[in-house]
Parts: sequence; C-alpha cells; structure tokens
Amino acid sequence: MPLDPEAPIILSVFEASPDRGRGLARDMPVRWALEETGLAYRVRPLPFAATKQPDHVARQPFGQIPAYEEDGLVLFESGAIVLHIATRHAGLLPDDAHVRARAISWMFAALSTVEPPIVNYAMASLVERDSDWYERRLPMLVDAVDARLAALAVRIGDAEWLEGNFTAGDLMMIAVLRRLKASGLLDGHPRLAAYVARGEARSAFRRAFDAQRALFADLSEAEGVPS
Ligand code: GTB
Repeated sequence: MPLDPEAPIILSVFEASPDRGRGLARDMPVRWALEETGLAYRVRPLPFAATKQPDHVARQPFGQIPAYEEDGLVLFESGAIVLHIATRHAGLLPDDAHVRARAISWMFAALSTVEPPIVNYAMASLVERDSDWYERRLPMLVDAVDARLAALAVRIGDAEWLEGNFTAGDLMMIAVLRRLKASGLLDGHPRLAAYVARGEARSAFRRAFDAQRALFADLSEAEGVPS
C-alpha cells in the first residue's frame, strides 16, 4: 500500500532516524504491520527536538517515536500499536483462539524477553566500549543474548514461522532480531538467520523498509549527508 497523503492513519516518525535508514527504529514494525494488513497511512516526520514539544508529548508521553493516530484515537508504544492493528484487521492474527493467544505471547516475548538483553548488549557496545570494564563485561552480555537466541532456535526448529502461518508474533520477533544483524551474533544460529531473512523477503516488509529508507535518502540528499 503506497503512502497516501489523504490517509486517516498518521504515524509520527523521526525526520532523520539515527539508524540512517536501516529500518531499526521503532516505526518500522508499525509500518510493516500496516503494509501486511493493507492499510494506507501517512507519516509526520519530526526533527528530534520536536519530539520533546508539548504537541508531540501529548501523543507520546515520553517524547519518543512512533505515535499513531487514527480517527481520533492516539496510541503510543510500537507493540501496542501493532497489536491494535493486528486485532482489527485481517492478516496478522489467526482466528483460532489458542493460536491467536500464542501469537500475542510471542509479541510480548519479543519485546520483554528477547529484546532486553539485546538492548543491554547494544548500549554497552555504544557507550561503554572505551571503558576499562567493557572487555570484562562483554562475555556476560553476549551470553545473555545467546541464551535467548539458542532457546528461540530450538523452539522454531525447522518451522517457517513460530505458530504455523506468519503472525504479529513473527513480525515483532523479527523486528527485534534485526537489531543483531550488524553484530554477527545471529550467525551462530543459522535457523534464526534464515527466519529473519524470510521475514525480510516478505513484500510488506520490503515496502515498509523502502518507505522509511526513502525518508532518510531524501534528507541525505537535501543535506549532503554521506550514506
Ligand atoms: N517502547 C517504545 C516503543 O516501542 O514505541 C520505545 C520507543 C523508542 O525507543 N523510540 C526511540 C526514541 O524516540 C526511537 S527508535 N528515542 C528518543 C528518546 O527516547 O528520547 C530507537 C532506535 C533507534 C535506532 C536503533 N538502532 O539503530 O538499532 C534502535 C532503536
């Protein structure tokens, strides 16, 4: 579904995401969910400073992106937004009540069980790299990520997706696992690397990725930022 300037759904995003268009910021899973369900949307690109202004804080209490607006409803938290989309539109949650509940469990598992050690690892690599404790702390951080990856790899086994067909659980899990791509930590788990690649090969993922990438490319061109 192309971006539609008249669409009732508005997604507030960073005008210039720090991930430089790699699709790692948290508007990406929402864009992906909108594409999977075929919903048209438009974006409100915000400079970082604008995300701290009262009109955006009214949409997102912590002054973060993404925020989502639809017919007077204002939502924040990427997981809650994806769940909102998935429960109201076909394509991301199955009808079978048990499978549906398990798919939602995987969404929570992605955000509250798999992602925290990934964030700890990523933050340490970003801000502690020059500290004298970094080398000593690193094995513990890597082991914590690897423990989650190993368990997930066992669970997915040779299956294509976590619960039969592709669900919002896969969407959130793959969005979280993508944060590890540059680290090489997925390489030790070929099943998970293949799982991420399957997600990225979906046409809805590609459309979402290209849309956020285009925003960054426009900005780079305007400001002469090297890509
Ligand atoms: N729990 C919230 C949600 O899921 O919606 C978290 C939202 C959030 O962290 N938003 C970030 C933000 O607005 C942008 S995406 N930060 C500004 C602030 O807190 O003041 C964060 C992001 C950027 C780049 C990467 N990356 O390169 O891996 C990952 C995540």
